[in-house]
Amino acid sequence: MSTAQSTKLLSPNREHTRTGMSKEALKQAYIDNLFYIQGRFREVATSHDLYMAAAYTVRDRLLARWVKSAQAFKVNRARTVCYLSAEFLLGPHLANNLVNLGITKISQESAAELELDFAMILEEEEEPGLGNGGLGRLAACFMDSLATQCIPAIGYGIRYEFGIFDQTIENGWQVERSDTWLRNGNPWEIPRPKICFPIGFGGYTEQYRHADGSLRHRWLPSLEINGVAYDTPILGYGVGNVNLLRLWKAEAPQSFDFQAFNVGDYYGAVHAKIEAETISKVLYPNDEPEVGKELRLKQQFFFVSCSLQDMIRLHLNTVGSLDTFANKFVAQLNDTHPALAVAELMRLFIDEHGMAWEQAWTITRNTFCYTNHTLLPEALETWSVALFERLLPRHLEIIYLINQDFLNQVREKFPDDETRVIRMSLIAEGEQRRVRMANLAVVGSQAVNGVAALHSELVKTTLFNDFYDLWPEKFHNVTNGVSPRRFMVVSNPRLADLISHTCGHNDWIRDLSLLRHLEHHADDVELQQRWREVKIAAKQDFANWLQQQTGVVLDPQAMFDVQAKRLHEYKRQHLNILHIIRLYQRIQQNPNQEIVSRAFIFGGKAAPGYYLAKLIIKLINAVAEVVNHDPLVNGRIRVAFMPDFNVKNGQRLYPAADLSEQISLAGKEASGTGNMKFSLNGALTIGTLDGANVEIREEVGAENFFLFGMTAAEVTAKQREGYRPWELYHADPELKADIDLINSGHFSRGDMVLFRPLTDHLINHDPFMVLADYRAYLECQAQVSTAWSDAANWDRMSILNVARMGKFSSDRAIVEYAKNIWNVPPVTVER
Ligand code: GL7
Repeated sequence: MSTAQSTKLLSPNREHTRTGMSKEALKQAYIDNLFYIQGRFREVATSHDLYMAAAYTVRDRLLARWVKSAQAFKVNRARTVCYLSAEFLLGPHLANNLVNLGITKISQESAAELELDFAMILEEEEEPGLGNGGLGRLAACFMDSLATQCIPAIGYGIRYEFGIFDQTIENGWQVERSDTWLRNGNPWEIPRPKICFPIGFGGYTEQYRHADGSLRHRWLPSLEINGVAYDTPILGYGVGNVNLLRLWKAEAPQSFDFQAFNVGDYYGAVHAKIEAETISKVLYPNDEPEVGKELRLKQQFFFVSCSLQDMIRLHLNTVGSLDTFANKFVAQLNDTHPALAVAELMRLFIDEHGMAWEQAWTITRNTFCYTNHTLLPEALETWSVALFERLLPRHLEIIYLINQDFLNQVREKFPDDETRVIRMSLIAEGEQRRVRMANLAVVGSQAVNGVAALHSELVKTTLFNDFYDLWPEKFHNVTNGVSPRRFMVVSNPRLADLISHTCGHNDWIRDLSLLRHLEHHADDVELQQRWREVKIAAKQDFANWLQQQTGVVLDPQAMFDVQAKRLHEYKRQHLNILHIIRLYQRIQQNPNQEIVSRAFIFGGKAAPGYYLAKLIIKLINAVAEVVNHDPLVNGRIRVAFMPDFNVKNGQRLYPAADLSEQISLAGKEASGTGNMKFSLNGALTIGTLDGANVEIREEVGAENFFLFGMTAAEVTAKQREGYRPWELYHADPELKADIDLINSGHFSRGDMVLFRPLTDHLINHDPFMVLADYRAYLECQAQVSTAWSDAANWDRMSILNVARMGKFSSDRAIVEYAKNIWNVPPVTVER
């Protein structure tokens, strides 16, 4: 290409077409992208082509801001937050980016002028499901809020080729299908083949004399693979700030192939390549994972090492010395999945960069902070020492050294307390010695936080009580939050418009505490009426979609009673089913009684290996089949299981809920974030005093929250005194009748054993005390029905709920992290 030509291509007009925000610029850019990137004319373009052209048009606009942001951060020498997370459950990008750019409306108009179906284009996007549930989605909300709050940040994670499985329901059972989200390409990411780091596994360690004369350690891995960066720009709302989400893909080093080729081992070379690439192939589909899988440890080390090497590279590029590393970066460990980072940063500092142990340890501790997301003992990660030794021999040595220093510190503060030392050690002794990742994370971090007030208290008094005795100042709470952009503006535009209209502005989207203004209007009959219309319209939309998916017809006038979250016994979807069965039996006994019409909607995936959770899905569908077709019920209660609950489908559901089921056993749900999404969309909550429910109730007012069940303290007391669920089963005739009806085969075409594993488990063990809370739950549900019958008051309560939920914005959470934990000031990038 001649210079004249290239100058022409880069002329200001053309530049404006690529980045400009006017309708004309958008339209021109869209047509250009359709032609030059997709190679299509409008007439022959598929709906996917049309979506890709839209995505590229928007991405160009992000990139312009990204470059500006990078420059601003460089000039400011800003401290940068590195959010290390094995999961980022992003959800579709397009609509969210339009909102954050502020061009939703003109994009709609542009599409109309080009005779394009805007809704269809949005619908076309495949969601990157790179996470399991709350933890991964929190990471995504935090990325949105970091950018919105102008905090320089990089999210580091894994570019899984297969994200969380797609769920279908066949014959009432969950069936998993692989999620091939990359098959049509991902327009939001930019591959960075030059940003590539070697990652070792296996081998041995040795001491050697370095060129500078010092005696050093080194690790000689037996296997090396590469991590390659893929970047996604994350734009904040209403600001110029764009942060970076950098996900790592595993690849075999090129040299591998050549070497093997030379000795004629073609098959071996291909095999090695496949083995290397396996590491970023698939997301483990367990929510609150069971531990111990070797590939998972490899994944964790892989992304942690890539990320730390990248941070060191960035720092040396600008500063030239690692002494100030912790001034430049703060790294948040999202649960223990990236906790290996503590040992890996030590290794990089000491072995690769020749730093002294003491200095390396000081910088490491000043770099990391750790968030705990669960108290469930089965989810606390430990790895066998034997596996560690085989895969990461140098890291095990470093962990032993950290442990030695640490335990000496413990002994100094608590002399003659060896049982405490044993409890706090980074190594669990026993038949099979194991590395305790949570302890490593606490010891290697300057701050540790839980994710809701109750959870953070329990972290201090139970799980990490010994550590709290040692370092009380290390422990914090940051209550979770959700992004009001995605979970209100994008998913519920009618409600967002009504709120903006009522408030007279849309500043609440940036400062959710401004929702308070709605309180003044809660009694306004006209607002109540419009509020109701918005809800009914959302319910109608959802009902249409659900009917298309499942054939189940829902009446938008019925109360939409919703429980959507991962399937887990502690979340107690089966408690909800017992209530449905109770209503069903009451109708059988007295068909003419007045009952409130309800549509019970469930959604959520079960871990593929979690048998009881899958059986609960089957039970929901079995009850649905009977109830939905029973002439005596006559449509007054409906039960539906929405398949494939993910971010995209969640966005359809949250706006449609009237009642949000948050009924976990107290003390088990660290926070919950679905509770916030439902409530922010006007649903009232029925819930236990668990996780963030406690704070939601405080905020919205006890009179606007349907509370039931034991407290966490009562749960502990009951467990201590000995819990005997079979006594409850025999003592409560209704409870007995409900469980017996399941066992009778009534919901399983006469099969009397199908649900036995579930019902026997409830009667004999009931680890999550479903039976203990059953009666209280039924009584509370009766109050819900009474409240529903006063429609105007329900609307009033719904308005008050939304008005008082401002605390649960992820913006508030990020501001708290930035001030109390990270000490990172904002850097505003001009738009
Ligand atoms: C979780 C908690 O279970 C959930 O209550 C919390 O809201 C979420 C985010 O903090 O983290 N912990 C966890 O391991 N998973 C969660 O969703 C998978």
